[in-house]
Amino acid sequence: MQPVEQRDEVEMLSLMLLIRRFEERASQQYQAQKIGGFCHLYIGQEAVVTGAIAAVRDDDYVITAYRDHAHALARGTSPDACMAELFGKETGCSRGLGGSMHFFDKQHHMYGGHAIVAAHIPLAVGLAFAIKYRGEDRVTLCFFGDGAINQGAFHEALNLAALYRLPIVFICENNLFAMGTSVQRSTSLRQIVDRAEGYDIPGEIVDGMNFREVRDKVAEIVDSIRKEPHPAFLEMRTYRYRGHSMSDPASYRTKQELEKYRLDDPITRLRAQLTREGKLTNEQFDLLDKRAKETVLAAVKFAEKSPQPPLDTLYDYTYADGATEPDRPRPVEPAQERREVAPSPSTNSP
Ligand SMILES: Cc1ncc(C[n+]2csc(CCOP(=O)(O)OP(=O)(O)O)c2C)c(N)n1
Repeated sequence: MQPVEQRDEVEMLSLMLLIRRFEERASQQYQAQKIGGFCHLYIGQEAVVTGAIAAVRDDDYVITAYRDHAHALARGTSPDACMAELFGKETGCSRGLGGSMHFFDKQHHMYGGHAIVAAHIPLAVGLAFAIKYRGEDRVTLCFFGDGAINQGAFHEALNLAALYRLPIVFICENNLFAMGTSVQRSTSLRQIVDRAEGYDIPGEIVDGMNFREVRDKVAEIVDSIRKEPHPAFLEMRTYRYRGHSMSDPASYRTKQELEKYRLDDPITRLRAQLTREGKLTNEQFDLLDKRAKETVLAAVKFAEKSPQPPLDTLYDYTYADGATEPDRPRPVEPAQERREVAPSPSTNSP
């Protein structure tokens, strides 16, 4: 496993480029009707996920909502498996049955891809509970949008995480809009991070367009969580360049607003930082970009060639079905390592 400090910034820039080019190509393939269903693009927000992933270990847990392509790619899911999932093919990371909103990759500890706003936040708390219960030093990164913070599930989850002091970083990707509703019209607070204060969870605002700021803040928090488990909250100020989904013309915002954020583009910014410091030349950048485009084109070819899921699997994985996996071993109870996670009843009785 690669230690955090060795994650090369040029490599992370290359990851951002891969994410950007993947989504541009996905948008084109959607318009060509090769991709069906919903498709939400992350373009503009790349520094958040790459910065956060650069700050954690490969065995830490990641979970997010439906704007999830970048999270899977950043976690290490292959572009082929991601594109095939968009195409609904059997070789996709969710066997072609999940589509754009339900990327999943257990091997890389990417636990979705969830379509219902805020519904994954309690699941994230469950992942963090499991970490503490087993006495591990992993951390859960739970990403969600500004639209999630007024949902009941969000509040219940934050309360439990704080009460049990669970190792989790709640990462709110505040891109200013939940579909067409601006955050000022939906949220009573002036800053989202203040939601965390209500649960006694430390929180900070981060410039989500700046890869380095995201990485350093997440690294600092994760370091403190590994020493002594606790929840933390980060409000990442970011912006999505495209509409909410492929079918949204985004007429609720002005061109000038979009242009203002484009000037602060996370890829351009990291590129400029690295160039100024003599760590990247224009030729090297062009090569990285060329490689990203080639990888994505190869992923499209892979997806096109891949088979559809067999028709008889149509109803598989919809409900738990013991009959399909009769000999599946039950997970071993970690009795030896069981930790007292819940606070003692005597201190918390009503
Ligand atoms: C419980 C629930 N209510 C409504 C919806 C419809 N819906 C889909 S996306 C969305 C907006 C969420 O915005 P945000 O959480 O800010 O995430 P972003 O799209 O900005 O990434 C809504 C209301 C849903 N999926 N789930």
